[in-house]
Amino acid sequence: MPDMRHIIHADLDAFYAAVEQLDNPELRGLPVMVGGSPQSRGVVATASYEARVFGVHSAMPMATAVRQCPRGIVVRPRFDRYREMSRMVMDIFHHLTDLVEPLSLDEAYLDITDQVGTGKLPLGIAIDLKRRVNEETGLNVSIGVGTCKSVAKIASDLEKPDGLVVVAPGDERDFLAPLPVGKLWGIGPKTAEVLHGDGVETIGDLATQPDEWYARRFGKRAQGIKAKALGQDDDPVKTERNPKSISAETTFAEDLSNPEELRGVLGKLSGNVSSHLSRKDVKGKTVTVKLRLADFTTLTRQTTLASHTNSEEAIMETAWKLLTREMTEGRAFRLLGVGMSGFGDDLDGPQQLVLPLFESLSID
Ligand code: DCP
Ligand code: MG
Repeated sequence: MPDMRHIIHADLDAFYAAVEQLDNPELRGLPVMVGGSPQSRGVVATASYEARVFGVHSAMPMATAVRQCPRGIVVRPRFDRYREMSRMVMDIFHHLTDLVEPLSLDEAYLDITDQVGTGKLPLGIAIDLKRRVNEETGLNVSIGVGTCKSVAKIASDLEKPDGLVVVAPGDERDFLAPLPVGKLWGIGPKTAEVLHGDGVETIGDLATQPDEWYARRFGKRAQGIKAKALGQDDDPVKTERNPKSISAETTFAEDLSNPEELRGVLGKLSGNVSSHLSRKDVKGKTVTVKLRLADFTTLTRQTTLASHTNSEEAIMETAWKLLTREMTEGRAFRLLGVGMSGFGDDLDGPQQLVLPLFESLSID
């Protein structure tokens, strides 16, 4: 198989909490819960594995977390520091290969096909990478390796923390078969529920459905989903050289509902995106806002303008329109993002827009 690829998915363990434990040695070995204050309806961004034993997890109200884990130490997030650590880790990834696709601050795909081609084993490359990240940053990264992105991503999560799972070429389907469908990239909780209704519980069940069923359930996405269920998706690792979108986003320590504050944040994000577009000398047509609600539902809303632009004002006003439509009574936001896509003649830009979960500026 000449076109076989080797792909790593790397994801840091308990990222924010791990950075706090690294910088504050007195926190090591203790249950640490990073997030907003329990008094002001803050939520948990992440918890150290010591706290997870008590059932504490991301997106849980901090007040609940404190109740479940009274000895837990609540730490306010320090996003600048996390960004800095993220850059260090991404630099290490880039040392191994140019083909790095960051998905968020603590997560990336790496295409290591060329490295394997020079005689190295995927397992050896993964072990080296884990060691380098740990020696140079003090953080632990879990790694999954496979012949496609969806397999690598699922593999990296399987033995967390400090996990390393290599799925050998040819084993993809057997590896995926027993896992719940919800683990598959693109199958959210709602879709999973619908699939359960059809008796599809595992990825193996999904892989054996007839094509008519796929077409009915997934329409245009049918082929892509089936390929993923078989562990054969051919999605490339998208590097930053030809970005399809440029976006900026920020997470708040406490949920925000005040329109003026939201508008202020939107202005900053729009300015960020606009200056990045100018630097890259590109103009976009499609403005996207990404919103995360207090309950962690994530929404994206987008609109396509009549002409290409990189103007801060145009981006800002379009984003504001999209946001105000979502600002219903009692709704508070945990994350706000602004993105621009549809560059130049790139007609398929908008459809392929993926806004990564990034703390600051990101290029996809
Ligand atoms: N994050 C957040 N809100 C969420 C999920 C994550 O603010 N709902 C932040 C905090 C995490 C970081 O993003 O540290 C990375 O997210 P992960 O999902 O990778 O979670 P962790 O790295 O914390 O833990 P894991 O070991 O499960 O990867
Ligand atoms: Mg992580």
